[in-house]
Amino acid sequence: MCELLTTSQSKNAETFADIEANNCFKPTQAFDFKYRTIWISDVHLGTKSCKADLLLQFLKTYESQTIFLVGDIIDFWRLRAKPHWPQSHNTVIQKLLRKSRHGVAIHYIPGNHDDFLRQFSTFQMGGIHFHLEYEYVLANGMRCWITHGDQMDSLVQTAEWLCRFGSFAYECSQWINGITNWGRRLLGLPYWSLSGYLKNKVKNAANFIQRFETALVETAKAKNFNAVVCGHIHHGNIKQVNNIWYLNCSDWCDSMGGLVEHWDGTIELIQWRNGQWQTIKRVEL
Ligand SMILES: [Mn+2]
Repeated sequence: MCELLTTSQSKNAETFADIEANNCFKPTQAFDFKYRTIWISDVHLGTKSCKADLLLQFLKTYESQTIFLVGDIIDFWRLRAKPHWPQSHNTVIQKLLRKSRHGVAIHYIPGNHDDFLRQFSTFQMGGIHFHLEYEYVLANGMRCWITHGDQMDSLVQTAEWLCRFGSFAYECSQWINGITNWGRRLLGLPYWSLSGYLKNKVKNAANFIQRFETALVETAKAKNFNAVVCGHIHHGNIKQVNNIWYLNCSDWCDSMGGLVEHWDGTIELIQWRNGQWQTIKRVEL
């Protein structure tokens, strides 16, 4: 096409320059993308808690050369039991496929809810490449290990649901507490504090998060990586532990956010807060 334009329209240099700028080579030019990399995980398409509309907005706002889907993108557990698949969930898939067609490199590293897709590792479908895990070189040259993180469950040994504990439980706790203790009184049982029980659970959740982070960082260190990107526990974070960068993508059920890498190597944790995208953490690795 460019050749044809050169012969037929070279008289009009301005027109040719415009057409060349707009049409030729555009998808493969790295700096056409504002960001170098985006990592998202735990979208849980197929569940009611998935905030697909916000994810679509995020994918429009943050355009990158490479996208990593770090597991639990499609919730096959839920699809098997009681699927919830509105149009917006289709649109997410279509949007990713469209990005792939337009030159964005998309890598999918399945998690435990989409472990069905692990059998396709090393394959690509619709331009989306599947891997069990991925070794990625960051803009600053650091070696980064990308994994969903559920492989740590056997080391961490705590139920995942503890991490998903929200403030809703606290709001309900007083009400439930009253009813529970009314029942216990009738049965002649001593007073039992639900909020005390819940606080203990939340403390366990904090312990769990820390154990998860430590387990991943230690594994990354043993594998000689400088950084690890993961998801799984629905708790976005960027921090340095034992000289290893721990980067968790957060999720699209509770905290709605992801990680973005700028061309200069800066990495940000972005989340939807108070009706806008906010930088929760920002580091220059
Ligand atoms: Mn998971």
